[in-house]
Amino acid sequence: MKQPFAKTTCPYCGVGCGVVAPRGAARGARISGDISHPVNAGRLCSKGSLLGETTGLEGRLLHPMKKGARVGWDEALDEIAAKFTDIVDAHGPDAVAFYVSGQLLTEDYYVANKLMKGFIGSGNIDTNSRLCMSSAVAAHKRAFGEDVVPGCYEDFEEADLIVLVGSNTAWCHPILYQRLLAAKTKRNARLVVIDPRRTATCDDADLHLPIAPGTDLALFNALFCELAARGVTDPDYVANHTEGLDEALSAAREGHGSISAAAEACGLDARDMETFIRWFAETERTVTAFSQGVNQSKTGVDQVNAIVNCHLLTGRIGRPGMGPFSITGQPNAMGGREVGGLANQLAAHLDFSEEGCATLSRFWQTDRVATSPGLKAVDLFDAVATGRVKALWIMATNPVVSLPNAEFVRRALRTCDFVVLSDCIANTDTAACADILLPAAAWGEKDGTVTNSERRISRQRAFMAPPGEAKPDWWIVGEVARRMGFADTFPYRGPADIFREHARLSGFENDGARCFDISALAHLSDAEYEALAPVQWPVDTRGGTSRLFGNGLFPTPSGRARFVASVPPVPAKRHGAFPLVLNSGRLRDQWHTMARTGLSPTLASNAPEPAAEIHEADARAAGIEDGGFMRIVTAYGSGIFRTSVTAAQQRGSLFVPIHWSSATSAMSGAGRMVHPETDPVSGQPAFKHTPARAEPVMPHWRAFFLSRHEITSPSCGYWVVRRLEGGWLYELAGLTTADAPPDIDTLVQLPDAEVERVEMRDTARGVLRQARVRDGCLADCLMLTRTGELPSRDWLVGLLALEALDENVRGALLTGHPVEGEGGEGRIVCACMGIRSGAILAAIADGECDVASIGACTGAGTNCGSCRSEIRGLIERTRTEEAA
Ligand SMILES: Nc1nc2c(c(=O)[nH]1)N[C@H]1C(S)=C(S)[C@@H](COP(=O)(O)OP(=O)(O)OC[C@H]3O[C@@H](n4cnc5c(=O)[nH]c(N)nc54)[C@H](O)[C@@H]3O)O[C@H]1N2
Ligand SMILES: Nc1nc2c(c(=O)[nH]1)N[C@H]1C(S)=C(S)[C@@H](COP(=O)(O)OP(=O)(O)OC[C@H]3O[C@@H](n4cnc5c(=O)[nH]c(N)nc54)[C@H](O)[C@@H]3O)O[C@H]1N2
Ligand code: SF4
Ligand SMILES: [Mo]
Repeated sequence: MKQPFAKTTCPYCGVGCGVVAPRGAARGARISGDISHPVNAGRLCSKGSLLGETTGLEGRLLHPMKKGARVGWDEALDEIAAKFTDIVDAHGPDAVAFYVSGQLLTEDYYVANKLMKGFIGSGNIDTNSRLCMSSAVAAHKRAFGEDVVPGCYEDFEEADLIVLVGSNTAWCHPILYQRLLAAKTKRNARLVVIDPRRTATCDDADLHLPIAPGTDLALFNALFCELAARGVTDPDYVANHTEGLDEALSAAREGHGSISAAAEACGLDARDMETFIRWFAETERTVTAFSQGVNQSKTGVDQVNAIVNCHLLTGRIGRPGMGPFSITGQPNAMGGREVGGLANQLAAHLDFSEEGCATLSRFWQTDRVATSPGLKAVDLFDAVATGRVKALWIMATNPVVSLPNAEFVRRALRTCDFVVLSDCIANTDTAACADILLPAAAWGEKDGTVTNSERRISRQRAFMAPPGEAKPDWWIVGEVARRMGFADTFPYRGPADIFREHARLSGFENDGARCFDISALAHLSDAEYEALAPVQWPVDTRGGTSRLFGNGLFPTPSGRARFVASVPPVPAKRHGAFPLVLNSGRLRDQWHTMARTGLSPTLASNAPEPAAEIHEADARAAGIEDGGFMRIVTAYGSGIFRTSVTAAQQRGSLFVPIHWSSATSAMSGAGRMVHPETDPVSGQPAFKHTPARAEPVMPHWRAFFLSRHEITSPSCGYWVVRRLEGGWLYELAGLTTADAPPDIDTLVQLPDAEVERVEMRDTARGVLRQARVRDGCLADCLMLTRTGELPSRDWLVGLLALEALDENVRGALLTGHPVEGEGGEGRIVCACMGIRSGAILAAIADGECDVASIGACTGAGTNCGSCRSEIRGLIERTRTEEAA
């Protein structure tokens, strides 16, 4: 019998926390942490805690659609099968492609990869993990012979030094970060953060190295040389288990003179650099964990290898509390790599070697296995643009937003003969370019497995029925395979069948050659698969494996790990027209293009508008003001953002969040400005380092529109929308004289007979305040100004919840000021507990003076802890204000 609760896995980050969800409850039911899950032991971060706010049906794609009209599944699937077959017949298998995602489940992914590489016969299936993990994958293969993360999360708790490189762990992997912090305090371990920005992760760091963008290779090569020079090596380990040290050292030495020269190259203080080297040298138990600041770089692969080199030299790998550790991004980034989702690898960690292809042909009983790698993401979309790829099927990703040079990607898709998109929601930027939309079952509606950063395979389990005609991805792909004539080899009745085949393949003709082996799970019954407990691969009859390579044996031909030589490139001259470096990344409470997190009013309120961050000196030089608007221009495109002038940003750098798209803003997508330059080995885009410039933008008017109705794209140069409890909030600005100031009736038409209007128009001062009241409640309001301040959004948002507006409030709508005693409560600081800045400021005013006591009296910061740095900021700000 099914339990009333389903244990499943969070669909967001690669930490892979276990969650518990009620079965059969109404959509929107609260989701909690799974106490029995080894990753999180019941804890969840803000995004995980608020999953319940994102499981409604708003925006869902419920039926197959063809060019905007509803069609039946049969018609859609037949057409896809026929189109792909015709194009392959006429132009060969490489004229078609799949572009998939680390948000698919392993079973979905396995079937998609099998169809493309095993039966259509092309290598052209690539994944958004190309944008995310491919540099780490390539470096693992170079160093270890296979894409393997040697360590586990416990290593973060057992280390005496943790080095976080290019990782904003506090925001992007909050539960792993909380585990690390708790243990750090207990062990008195040190934390070093290497990031050009001062992020929330730096708050607890013993040392922050604000490295110059793109210079991590120089830093780690310097560390490598210094460790060797100071005799901090493990000669036995190096002699018995590695190869290539001499070449690697001499290459590193070529680029390394002294500490002070290296510090200068990295833009660091030489004393800080020396401290870092000393701490690394003296601490046996060191974990170096890295993420997109390292991977998303033109030297991403070399950088990862430079980190690995330091661990091999000191023999600090595969033992408790030490090792290089690639933190994965998406919930199934790792699972996708296991099934060969990247264009340059085959399933089950097999390569495109003659034996690899032959093994796969025997296993799948096919003579069509692709014999050479397919196109990597950026090249794939280039091939779409030139017409080499004529049909493309995109699953579970939004490339028109997330690829570099995003407007080019949009145009490429528009010119493509045939674009299919499988997604859960209807209105994405990519959906607007697709010929056929297929409704996919979403998280909570589908079954399968995901693998987290520490190689832990966890089940995702359904606890709701898919809405409308939505279907799981494995089913959709299998149906197309069947219609393309491959019914016999795609006979799956459910994800358990697929998982068993995948597990069997991992052990097929393996004989210990590949670490990825879960063949011990190949014989699970359906019931055992249903009950599968989280387990780390490789799995044998005794169970999972938490650490690899402790025995010094590596899956290379010689059995030895490889040092990899690299010389840092000469830094590119900053171009006159583009003197700044544009960095981009994540915010605490949003997930990628906001398909899910954007639905949660609580999550949306922490960072309501996309702000571009800039250092004060750069802002001053460009005439840009804090809180105003700026245009960021690159050689590929431009974007418009609200400005945040902050000391967290280093001089010469800009930072923008990646979450906004054309569905949620006019021009605040990051991808439209990002250059399409990639690492030459991995093909991973250098998202963090686009040459750019920033210019002030002086709006002719600014406004916001608060409404119970969603509107289609407002017609002005700047707009951004965010979801509220019971409505939407649109920030608007007119950037040119062509942007006429809106009037409430041009935004939404409401029947005159039903509404009562409140209006204040001061043409001389350029102020307009309009509100409409329907059934006694606020229906909507528009607040506009040419030069002055706008009223408090939080106050007006609060009015949406009122069941009746009295005369005082109506009057206040006209003045734009809340009536006495009815101020706004501020924005959400602690998303988990729903605590706003107002409550925290009140506690500070009452004399609470540290994060812990504020937590004790308000609850803020007591769950996942990722808002503690913000609370600390409020305390500090209050103190500074009091002192002034
Ligand atoms: N809240 C939230 N969490 C997420 C996600 C999300 O969308 N939202 N997405 C998930 C996914 S898919 C991923 S890939 C991960 C990403 O997780 P992270 O990699 O931690 O996140 P990012 O913000 O992309 O970038 C990390 C940091 O790299 C820094 N950086 C930029 N250039 C350099 C450089 O040259 N050197 C160094 N050392 N650092 C640099 C940036 O300033 C940034 O602070 O997060 C996962 N978790
Ligand atoms: N400028 C800049 N760009 C970046 C990055 C950066 O740091 N800077 N980071 C890059 C990285 S690391 C990543 S991972 C990407 C992420 O970028 P994307 O993958 O484009 O982002 P998402 O919004 O997660 O898109 C996932 C889509 O899949 C849908 N979906 C969710 N679950 C399912 C499912 O089960 N089945 C199907 N069929 N669809 C589903 C969602 O509705 C959503 O539309 O962005 C990359 N782009
Ligand atoms: S850390 Fe947060 S987003 Fe990541 S898996 Fe855990 S609950 Fe989900
Ligand atoms: Mo990612």
